[in-house]
Amino acid sequence: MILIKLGGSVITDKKEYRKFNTETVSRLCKEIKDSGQDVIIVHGAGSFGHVLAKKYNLNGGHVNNEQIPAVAEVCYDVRELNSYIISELNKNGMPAISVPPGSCFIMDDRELIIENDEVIKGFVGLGIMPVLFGDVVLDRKLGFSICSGDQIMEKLGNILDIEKVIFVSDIDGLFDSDPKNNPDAKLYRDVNEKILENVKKETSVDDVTGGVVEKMKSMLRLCNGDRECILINGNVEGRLLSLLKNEDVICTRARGA
Ligand code: IP8
Repeated sequence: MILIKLGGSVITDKKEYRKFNTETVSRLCKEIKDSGQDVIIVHGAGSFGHVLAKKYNLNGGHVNNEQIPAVAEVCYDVRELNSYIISELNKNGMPAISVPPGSCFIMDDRELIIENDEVIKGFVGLGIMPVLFGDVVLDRKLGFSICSGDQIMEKLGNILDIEKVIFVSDIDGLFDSDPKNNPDAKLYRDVNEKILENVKKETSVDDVTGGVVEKMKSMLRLCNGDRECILINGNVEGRLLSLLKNEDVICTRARGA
């Protein structure tokens, strides 16, 4: 089974609050279906989550009561985004249901802990794709905190039989600096921890969960044994399909040590 994260930067316009990229998501779902691969999908929050999460510092946990309506609003918004994704998957012949992360995970000082993996495993066993997403989740120490799609990816990598992991983003892979600000940025075709130390931590949009460097760290943790992790640009038509057909495409690959 292949674990795919549809990043918030590709499924939404991260600069515009609650702007869903319908056409891109519809095309990506079709590419996944056409590949014939067995997949499980997680998605990010994009502008349905990060805008308000940043404004009310939700990743800092519960510090004042002005945050409480914002928690409810973000939870509402990311569920709406999730319903759009589920709808596209179902339309493309991939039976999928919503599994909010709080229904099987809890957080403790921002660390994601599996409470119950039965729901996820049970639906996978039935041939129904449980679709989890970046959300605000109850935190034992902080009251609440942000659970990113990348943290969910790592947990699913532990509980399911995953042979390959793909992060679909709006960039061609990992660059030595932000390609949106620097036209001479160099793409790394392969990444390891040493390379990661040299990457500048730049990000051009609001992102409370760390941007590309944190994503790479998640990718490296997800690599174990023969499992390969790949960062790919989902805005380029056909690229995800080519990757899923094992063709050589522009991307960054992380491999286990
Ligand atoms: O977009 C963040 O998830 P991500 C979740 O996967 C929220 O980093 C609510 C901002």
